[in-house]
Amino acid sequence: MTTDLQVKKFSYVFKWFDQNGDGWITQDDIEKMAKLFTALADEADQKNKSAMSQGFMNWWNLLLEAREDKASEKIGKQEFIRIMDAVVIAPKNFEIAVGNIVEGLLGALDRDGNGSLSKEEYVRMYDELGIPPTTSTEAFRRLDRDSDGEISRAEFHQALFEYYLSADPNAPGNWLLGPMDVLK
Ligand SMILES: [Ca+2]
Ligand SMILES: [Ca+2]
Ligand SMILES: [Ca+2]
Repeated sequence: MTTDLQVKKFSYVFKWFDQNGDGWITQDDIEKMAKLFTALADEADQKNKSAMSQGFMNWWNLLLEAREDKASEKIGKQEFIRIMDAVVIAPKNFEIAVGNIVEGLLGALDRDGNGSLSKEEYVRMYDELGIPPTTSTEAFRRLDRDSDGEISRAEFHQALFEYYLSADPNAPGNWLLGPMDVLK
């Protein structure tokens, strides 16, 4: 059962994915998203780039397979929310779609390769992905649960899972893409 908060979060993701703003998600939008993400990686960093591209393609295929109108290759907002809830957040699907993107993203952002994200490394994500940077300090503070000044791999994963799966309005992971009150 999807809660209002999850609907709000999925709506936000829908709006983000709909790169050309026409109210539908198509393969074109997904490819643009994949480009945005892979641009975060070093030129030579094929491993993380392909993890992210693969994640977006898997996500798109899950949407296509679960869509109602098989005659059209586009997904509207209500259907996106339905499929997110019914299909994408199921553990094995979540892993091949969102999980791949998260692994690749973490690897791409972790420039010094120490396995965790410094504030500097983390903030680059905001700049490059078009997330309003005004809240990045607050988000970093919340996601760094043990306050050691770095977002560890586990903390990053936990944030992602909470973002997509948690119905708790106070879950730190909700801050991943900025404060909830800016999500329209
Ligand atoms: Ca679109
Ligand atoms: Ca690092
Ligand atoms: Ca930490």
